[in-house]
Amino acid sequence: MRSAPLEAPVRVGLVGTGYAAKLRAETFALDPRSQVVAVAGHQPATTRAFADSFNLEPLSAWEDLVRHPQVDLVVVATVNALHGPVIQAALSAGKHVVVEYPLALDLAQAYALVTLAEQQHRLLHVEHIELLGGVHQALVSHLGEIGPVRSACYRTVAPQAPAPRRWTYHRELFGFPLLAGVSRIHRLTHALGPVVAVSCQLEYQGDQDPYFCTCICQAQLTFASGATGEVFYAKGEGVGPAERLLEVQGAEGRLVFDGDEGHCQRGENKQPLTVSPRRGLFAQDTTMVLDHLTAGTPLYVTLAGSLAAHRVADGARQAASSGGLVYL
Ligand code: NAP
Ligand code: BLA
Repeated sequence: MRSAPLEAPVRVGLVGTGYAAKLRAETFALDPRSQVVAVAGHQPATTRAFADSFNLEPLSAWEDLVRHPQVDLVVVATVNALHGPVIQAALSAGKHVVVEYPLALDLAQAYALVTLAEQQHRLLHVEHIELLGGVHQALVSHLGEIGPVRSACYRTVAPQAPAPRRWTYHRELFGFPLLAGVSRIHRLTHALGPVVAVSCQLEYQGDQDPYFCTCICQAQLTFASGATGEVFYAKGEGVGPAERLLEVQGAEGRLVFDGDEGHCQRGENKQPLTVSPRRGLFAQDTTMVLDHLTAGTPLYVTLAGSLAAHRVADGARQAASSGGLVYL
């Protein structure tokens, strides 16, 4: 979203005190172009400890942070169910916004937030660190070597036993799994283009509603190009072994990434691919946001791209509940 350059230091307010918030705070603290002013958390003791370690003002309510007179930029790094409401309030108060994906759990709200950011002339940036990672960079740079793409498959399996009673195992706070984990779909739409139809199956296990202990979600995509895609996402108890596998089959060869090991197969020829390590992705995103806000340089991801992946995820949600095929 276009906005007039800000004068450094950009004054930042954080919503959230977890893994993503900590990496953001560390990068902002090291960059002279930014200064984190305040943090709004969930549990008071965690909020206080986070505020103490970065020397910030602790706030118990995000409603106060988004209206804080000394804050220019709100970074939303809290549970998914709060993203939409927090962003709506922050943009309405005239703040710039960075949100860790997903933008919002509701598709109509996601569109409304994009419109609101345009009306307010404020930045709305959805972090998509998956695009900055080594696997995606290698995928994009070698895609031209396998001819027209026929099919793609991306599987992530994260066993965890016992499954924790935390927000990532809570149906409402986490949201539909392929939206909460929209990076899975976004990798494919970013590399292979638009999706025209989707079907999906979703299974939760566990009787501690709203918490689940196992989630298995798989979607079948048809791309506008005619290629097909499969996304498989499983986590929790009784799934495994752990897996992160991306395969793209073209008419003349295949790219395979198993964890951080990649290769390109063309006939008998199997060539290893260099995949740069996954470190520092939140820091890269943060630096690009500061470049953008202070010097107007472009970001690495567009709201249109983010919304396109969101639309596919929402189609998958509808398909999982109806059992049918959803055309987009
Ligand atoms: P996290 O480490 O679990 O932190 C979650 C934050 O939300 C903590 O501040 C926690 O506070 C708070 N919280 C927990 N339950 C809450 C509730 N019921 N109501 C309000 N706040 C609650 O999570 P994270 O990994 O940083 O994820 C934050 C966001 O970043 C999520 O939207 C996630 O999808 C996104 N994201 C994360 C990554 C990653 O690598 N971790 C990558 C991409 C996107 P307490 O601890 O005080 O409860
Ligand atoms: C993505 N990681 C995510 C997301 C959550 C977590 C909620 C967004 C939803 C999703 O895409 O699934 C949470 N990840 C965790 C937790 C651990 C974890 C609690 O690995 C516990 C170990 N993120 C981390 C850590 C790393 C990490 C510790 O919290 C790496 C050491 C990396 N998480 C990471 C990356 C993504 C992600 C690179 C983007 C997903 C992608 O590349 O597609």
